[in-house]
Amino acid sequence: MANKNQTLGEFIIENQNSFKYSSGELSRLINSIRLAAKVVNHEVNKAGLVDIIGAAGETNIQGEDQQKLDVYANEKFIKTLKNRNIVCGIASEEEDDFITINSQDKNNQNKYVVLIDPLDGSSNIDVNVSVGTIFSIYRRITPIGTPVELKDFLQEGSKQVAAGYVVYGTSTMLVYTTGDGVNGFTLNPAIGTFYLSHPNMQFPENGKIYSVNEGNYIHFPTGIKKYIKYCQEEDGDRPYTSRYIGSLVSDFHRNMIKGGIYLYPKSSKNSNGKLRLLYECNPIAFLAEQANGKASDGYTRILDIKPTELHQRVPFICGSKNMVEKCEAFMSDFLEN
Ligand code: AHM
Ligand code: MG
Repeated sequence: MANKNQTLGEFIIENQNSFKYSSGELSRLINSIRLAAKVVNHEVNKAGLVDIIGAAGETNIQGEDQQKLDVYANEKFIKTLKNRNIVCGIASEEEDDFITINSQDKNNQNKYVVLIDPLDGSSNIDVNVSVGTIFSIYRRITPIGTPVELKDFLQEGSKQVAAGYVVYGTSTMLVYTTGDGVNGFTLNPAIGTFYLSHPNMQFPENGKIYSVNEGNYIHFPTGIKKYIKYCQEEDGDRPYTSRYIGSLVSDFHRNMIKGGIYLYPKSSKNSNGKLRLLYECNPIAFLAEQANGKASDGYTRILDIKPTELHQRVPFICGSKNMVEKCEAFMSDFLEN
């Protein structure tokens, strides 16, 4: 039973046995993500000082090279996972190809691969708006002790064993699932500890918020245009409120708490939308379903899509169940566009 005073470390240990493949390996992996998140959080919080300590590409007064924060976050997460020798492969939105870990070491018995978007929404950093880290964990499908292969990463989202995000917002939170509900932990920055603050998070079935970049409206398919007009109509609990941060993690987090829908549809400019199936949509879709929400590309469940490449993009509609279903109904009414 969730205890609100519990730390994330205690929660991970206490829930280890409820995980069906439990060997402690997944717990150690989530602990490493927790650690890297704290390090990245520390750096993100200093972002506004960049003019004082030096911009990316420059050298600061201590003679250290400054890095862009997304590059920094990428390195921190990869290094933490590599050094602890707890995964056999990593794929990152920031890397062209996947990374194989300890392929020469016959004793590497690690069975998990991690896919990560180290700092999503990073264009928001310069203006002090929330950003996030998104992660997704699978069991490898190739034999343990051999080098990982592309197919270990190209698994349907429904095969995820865990997924989560860190939101670096007004407070920093780590929210994750191992397939048994969604729990959120808030960082107490004074002592560097995450505490369980949001046990068993659930999407309200209905919501009143829609989140979409309406600047792209003219390029959207007809079904999406009709749905947006539906959100704006005066009828019953409509018009809905429009809220778009432009930071997927933050938009999703708010919608999960308050009830809402997030849309990044395809457009006449981007036939598959913008978001990446493996690093963004699958983990967020897994969390959504675990929180009683829904995630779709407009027609198909996101978690059922068979990936064909690491950096594949996909249209993404995610949020409160009834809202996503309503949007899907508009999509199927206007199939030809
Ligand atoms: P990124 O991976 O380059 O940061 O892009 C992903 C982000 C999402 O967090 C956000 O929802 C979306 O891009 C915003 O895109 P746009 O500016 O086109 O509305
Ligand atoms: Mg991203």
